[in-house]
Amino acid sequence: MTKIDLIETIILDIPTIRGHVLSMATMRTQTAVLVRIRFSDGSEGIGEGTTIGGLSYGPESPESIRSAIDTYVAPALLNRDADDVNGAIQLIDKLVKDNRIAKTAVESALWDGLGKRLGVPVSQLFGGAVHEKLPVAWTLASGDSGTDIDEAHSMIEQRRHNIFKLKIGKRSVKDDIAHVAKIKEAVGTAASIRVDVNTAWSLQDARWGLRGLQDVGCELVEQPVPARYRTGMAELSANYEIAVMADEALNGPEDALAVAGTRAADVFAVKVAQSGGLKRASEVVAIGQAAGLGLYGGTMLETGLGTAAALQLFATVENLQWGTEFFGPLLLTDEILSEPVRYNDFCVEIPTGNGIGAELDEEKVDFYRRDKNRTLRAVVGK
Ligand code: MUC
Ligand code: MG
Repeated sequence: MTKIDLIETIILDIPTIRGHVLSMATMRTQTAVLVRIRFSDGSEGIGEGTTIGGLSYGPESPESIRSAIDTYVAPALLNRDADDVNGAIQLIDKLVKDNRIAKTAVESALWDGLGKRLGVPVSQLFGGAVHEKLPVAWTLASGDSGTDIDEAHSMIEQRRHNIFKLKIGKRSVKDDIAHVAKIKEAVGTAASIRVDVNTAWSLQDARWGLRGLQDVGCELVEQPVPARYRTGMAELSANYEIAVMADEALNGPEDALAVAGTRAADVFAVKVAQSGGLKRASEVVAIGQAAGLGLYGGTMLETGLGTAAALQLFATVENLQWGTEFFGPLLLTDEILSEPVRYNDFCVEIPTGNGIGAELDEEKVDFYRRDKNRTLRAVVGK
């Protein structure tokens, strides 16, 4: 029996290519928690658990992710059968409540190790890939309409992205609608325009907002109101033509069932990290499919590692009506994989190697490690 010998966690701070202005924080650095598992046969597995903007997006921070793994998850898994990924998931679910991003990092490393030992990509462990590439959105979030328009034109010209998600919710509803209208007018029919409010609106703001957004040609609005406003989300989904997507409201299969049951969204943004790992994310997908909802592959702006892991799962999902946003590595100033995830023709390619299909560039990992004190700590501001 191959056993789990060692679980190591590393925090990396990597600068972003520009400020990423969200309703709750501006990111200038992304912080990733990497997990490396050593197995008794000499094989290794790697995984990532990443959040956005420190503690401004959700209840886990990079530091809490690392501490949950080091203190509670790793000791429980040591010496267990490395191939028993389901057993590990069940044990950790019993011992650790919530902490979904921490669970994701460890579970991904277990799937990676298993795939590598079996000589297959992780997609094979989920029944096999049905896609070689997937459509990939880009987020326009410079904080300035003119800069966003230039960025959009350049992305379309390079054939890198023709789906744009605009981050709004920081300014007044009126100013946000004007911003969206300018961008839609500038790209015309060459691109799909969607917005993410990251829970910033009241229900009344959202009523004005959705009407305005659909009038200017925006196709979808992501999480306009707080996650707990399920009845409000249901009202918005029922009363406006624009698609309403649940993001922060979807923390694993139980939330998925509740959102689907109350018709509190038209589309699920399925995030591996928010779901609690690849397996739980596959359950969220199944619930969305069974409810007849649209699906979208969401990101926590992971590096290439977490992005490759998510791609392994979404490669197995037959119908992703709204595409994906797996552009995380492109928002960072540097690449930590020895073979970067590839983007072309408005799509992201599914990595083909064994396991997650990603190998770390050890020099880069060494350079960006927080404990080497070579880079800035995560910077989050207004
Ligand atoms: C979110 O809320 O969806 C995903 C893309 C992006 O720019 O931010 C994230 C977070
Ligand atoms: Mg979102």
